[in-house]
Amino acid sequence: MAHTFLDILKEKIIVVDGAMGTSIQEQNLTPDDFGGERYNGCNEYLAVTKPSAIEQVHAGFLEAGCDIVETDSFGSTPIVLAEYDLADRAYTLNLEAAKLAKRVASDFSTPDRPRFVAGSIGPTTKLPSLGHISFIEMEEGYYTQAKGLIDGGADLLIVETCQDILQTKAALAGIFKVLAETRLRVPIIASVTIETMGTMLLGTEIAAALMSLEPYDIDLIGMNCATGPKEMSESVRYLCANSTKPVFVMPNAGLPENVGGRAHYKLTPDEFAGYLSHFVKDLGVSVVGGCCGTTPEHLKKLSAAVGSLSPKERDVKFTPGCSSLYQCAPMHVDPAPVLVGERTNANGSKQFRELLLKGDIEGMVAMGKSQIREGAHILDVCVAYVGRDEARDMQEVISRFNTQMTAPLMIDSTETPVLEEALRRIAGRAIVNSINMEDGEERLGKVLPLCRKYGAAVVALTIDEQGMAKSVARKLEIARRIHGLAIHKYGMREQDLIFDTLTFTLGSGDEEFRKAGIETLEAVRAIKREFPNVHTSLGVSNISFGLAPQSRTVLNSVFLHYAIESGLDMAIVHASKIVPLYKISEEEREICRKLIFDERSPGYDPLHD
Ligand code: THG
Repeated sequence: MAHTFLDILKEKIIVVDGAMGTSIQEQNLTPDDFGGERYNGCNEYLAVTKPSAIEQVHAGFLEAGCDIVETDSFGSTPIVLAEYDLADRAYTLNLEAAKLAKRVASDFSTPDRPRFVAGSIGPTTKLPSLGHISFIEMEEGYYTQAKGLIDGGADLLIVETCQDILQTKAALAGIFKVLAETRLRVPIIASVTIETMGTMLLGTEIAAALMSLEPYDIDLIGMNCATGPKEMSESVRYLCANSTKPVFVMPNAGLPENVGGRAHYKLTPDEFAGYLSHFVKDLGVSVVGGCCGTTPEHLKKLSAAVGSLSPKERDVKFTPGCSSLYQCAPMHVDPAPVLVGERTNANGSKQFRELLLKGDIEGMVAMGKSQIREGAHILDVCVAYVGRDEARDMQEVISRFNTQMTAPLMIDSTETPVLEEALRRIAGRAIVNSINMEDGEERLGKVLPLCRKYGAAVVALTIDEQGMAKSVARKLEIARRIHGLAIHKYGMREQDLIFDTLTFTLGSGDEEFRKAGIETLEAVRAIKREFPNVHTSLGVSNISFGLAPQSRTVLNSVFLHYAIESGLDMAIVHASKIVPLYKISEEEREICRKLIFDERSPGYDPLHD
């Protein structure tokens, strides 16, 4: 007989309780119940000032047949409690809320029918993507909250009503810190809020939210609040078709309507249960519950309708990718490649460098946007410049890019602290550019834990202690080494790795580098053959350094063509300067081909043509 939440999750539909907030309102409590005027309306304080009020809510939902009750801790981070001068009580309030819920749940638990307590973790009142609060402060607040809930005996945690994915990431960072310290593992549900317009408050599409959260070691992904089940249908359908993790749904009892100055929710228990039965039976939702306006009566109907069903098998197609605050970009497109804009790079563009030196952030934003207009799917961002504070520049540029760019970001820096400053400011799923084995495992040891903490993918360069690999065999050897360590030691997944087999320029004419193009292309092919689930990328413009601008455009485009034939997924390029092959004359194409494949003949060198 299964007893843990995760065991039961595989066997039957799990029903979470209904509204805490609106149920408390029904009790018409007085300021005294809240501990005085100063605390009036602080529902979370009731866990210590009037525990009987909260017990009554929990008992009502358990009687209605719910498997899980949520603790009265939605706003119990120091961040929210500070509004009531209760910040320093955060740990205690979470602890007491969990203990209280556990007591009531155990009154109803039987060996055959265990009841669980979910620690409720709300969004706070601040949006880190809009600069209301720093990631670090949020992470610390959530750490305190999660610690109190876990110490108080919560069986699982629900990070709910997320409005800004950066909030969710901060909550997960705080939670995983507690779990690492206590060596515990509790199931985690991450649940976002999709507004009536069909995106999260800041404009995040459900697909982008899923992309950003999917890399985390969480157990369910879902949505709650803002609307009723009907308005959620399309997003729920998307999650059920695309999430590799079980899906959670907890709608309001319909869209709130203003009746006499109070929010009124008009879905009847039967209507509510009807919609959710459809989600469970037809779409494959695994855990359901009720948010604002849902009463024990709603939950009674719901649990009668779905509580004994088994989860439906889902046919999931997950496409690996990355995301911005708004949208996703897959790691592979057909036809290839995914274009990564190279110009938002202080080393790669004089214009960007000069804007950086002038502190012209608007100009840098404009360059990012123009790259997206020119066709870039992702932006490579590098602000390294000798003598400047790279961490500060990265903070400023990324804070702006996070909200201004519809394309996901690839963070290009050799400095680990700079990477982390960037990752703390990106709501979407970023790509870290890059790791290598130049100093053995050192860089992997620093950077991959960051990728795990923030859910990022990573570019891995074929460089080791002996330098940048030149031959196919050496490139493959380094890729194997990184692959083994990244996956078996650092917990990355194959789809999180993007191998870059790097090329030297063919423009120098040096005998040593004549085969650089072929070796790079063959290495792409070899890596894709050996590891079909990893991705590959190349900084294409490197192939032509030192040549005249017009020749560079042509050589870059022809090289990219062959790279795609070799299985390349992504290319860092100046998107508007990549021309399709048919627009290049037969003669120029031939010269480039001979240069790339080193087809010289006596008296003929394509480099000099
Ligand atoms: N692999 C990975 N990351 C990378 C590279 C790579 N990042 C940096 C670089 N290589 C890719 N980006 C560029 C950007 C610009 C140029 C080349 C590669 C370039 N710029 C013009 C030049 O230097 O002549 C300048 C243009 C201008 O000033 O406007 O060629 O390989 N993972």
